[in-house]
Amino acid sequence: MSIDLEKISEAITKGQIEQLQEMTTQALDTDTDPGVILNKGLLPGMDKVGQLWREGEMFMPEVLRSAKAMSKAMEILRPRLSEGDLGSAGKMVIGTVAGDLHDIGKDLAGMMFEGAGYEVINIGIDQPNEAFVEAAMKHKPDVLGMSALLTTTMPRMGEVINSLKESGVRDQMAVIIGGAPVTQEFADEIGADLYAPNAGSAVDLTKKYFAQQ
Ligand code: B1M
Repeated sequence: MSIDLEKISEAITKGQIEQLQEMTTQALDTDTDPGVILNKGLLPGMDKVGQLWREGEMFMPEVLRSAKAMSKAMEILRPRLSEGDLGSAGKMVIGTVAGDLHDIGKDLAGMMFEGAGYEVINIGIDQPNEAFVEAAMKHKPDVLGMSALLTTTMPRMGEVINSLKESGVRDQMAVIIGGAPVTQEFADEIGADLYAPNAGSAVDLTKKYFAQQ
């Protein structure tokens, strides 16, 4: 029995976690190539989620459910994917800056990048500046993402960028920042490459940024 990849995409947009897990398992059982399941089923589904969200056709709880469906399917698929199938879009390190415990927006942004095919290393909340620099040096990401929800923790973002410069790795990655109090003006001020007002636009802005490089 062959698996309809469009149904897999649809299950993502509808946030049908159990059905998606079943279909992903079935697809693997029927020898569908794991890379095909990812690239022709799961990723187009998440692309659609991003699009519907930007257009105001989907709301936060639905997006979170779709993102959860995606990550549950990835748990099944990941062990069967080859190196070439995974992380083809690039690598990202993401975290919330020191003193800041807010993680919902950061996780959502991470999930959107994962959904777009990025290998995402989520270093968590309340991360000291050095943790970002160490992760950047260790994982050599294409994109370093920082989230801050408090006006008092926003300055940590600029400090991390300065530390990246001092460590000589700043130019090796794009830095994207986001969070409710963060603005484009602030991003320009601290020398971030990108500011994303929401998690959905973060992926698009990053894709455009790299297309222009
Ligand atoms: Co806090 N909190 N909080 N809080 N909290 C805010 C942020 C606040 C605006 C509420 C208010 O007063 N109206 C206010 C900040 C004021 C300010 O500085 N401007 C505030 C405060 C003051 C505090 C405490 C100091 C309260 C206290 O203890 N007195 C305290 C601080 C703790 C700390 O961090 N050290 C605190 C604590 C908490 C909880 C722990 C209770 C909880 C966090 C739970 C958690 O994250 N697991 C919490 C919550 C839930 C909020 C609100 C209500 C909701 C935040 C949220 O998750 N929104 C928030 C009020 C609000 O924003 N309406 C508030 C949903 C989420 C999807 O949106 O995170 O903005 P957001 O992410 C968006 C975009 O910003 C963007 O994409 C996301 C979606 O599109 N984005 C990125 C975010 N990161 C990105 C990264 C990117 C790209 C896009 O690339 C890297």
